[in-house]
Amino acid sequence: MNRTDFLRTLAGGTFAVGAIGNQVFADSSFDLLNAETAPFKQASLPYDFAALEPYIDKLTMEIHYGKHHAAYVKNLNDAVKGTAFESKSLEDILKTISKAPAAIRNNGGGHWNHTFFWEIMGPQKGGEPKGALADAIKSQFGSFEKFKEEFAKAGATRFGSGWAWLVAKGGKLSIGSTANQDNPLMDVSDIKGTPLLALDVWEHAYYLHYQNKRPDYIKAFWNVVNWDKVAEKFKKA
Ligand code: MN3
Repeated sequence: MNRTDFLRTLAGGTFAVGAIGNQVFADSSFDLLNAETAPFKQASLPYDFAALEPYIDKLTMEIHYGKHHAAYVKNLNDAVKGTAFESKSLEDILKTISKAPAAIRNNGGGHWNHTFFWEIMGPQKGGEPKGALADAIKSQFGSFEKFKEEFAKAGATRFGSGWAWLVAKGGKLSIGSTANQDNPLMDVSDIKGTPLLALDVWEHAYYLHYQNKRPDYIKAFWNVVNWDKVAEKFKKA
């Protein structure tokens, strides 16, 4: 891990500050100060990098969380610096993203989407949703199997880079996809609503292990979905 990566990890809260030692502080006080005062921070990954194996491999998770997501956070902080966006919540920025520069749209979306994505996955998960969420899925899509088919199709047919989504809006569930780092909270999005489930279909999310076989990655994703977390989001929606 080089110094910049180390500080990004530090900003993400993976290491306790007390464990760092004086040398690093003395050497990196400027970067550290930036990381501490920057408005947007990368939360720790809620599980180990290897926790989602064999479905999502450790190296992909290390690079995805430690490089890609970390870069969105850094670039978002750089993009809002000295602007009115600096004091706004990310959700508020996303709601009126059409008024923001592209750097904030891409990196703000990137930060929000990845934070959400890590949350709705977990080790020893998968299976099927239960309770009210299971009922809502069945009534909207016919069956859990049909829902999975439609969601997989949204992910597989998104051309280039983007995300597949399950959202709730006005008591109804719907499936769709967004390009790049757009998401259903954005005023520019075709699909709008409260995100319940998301799948990153950028090549960086799967290429090391699955290469060009995006459908295989989507199939494997069902083994790591944390349905309890999705149900929690459904309850609040
Ligand atoms: Mn990604």
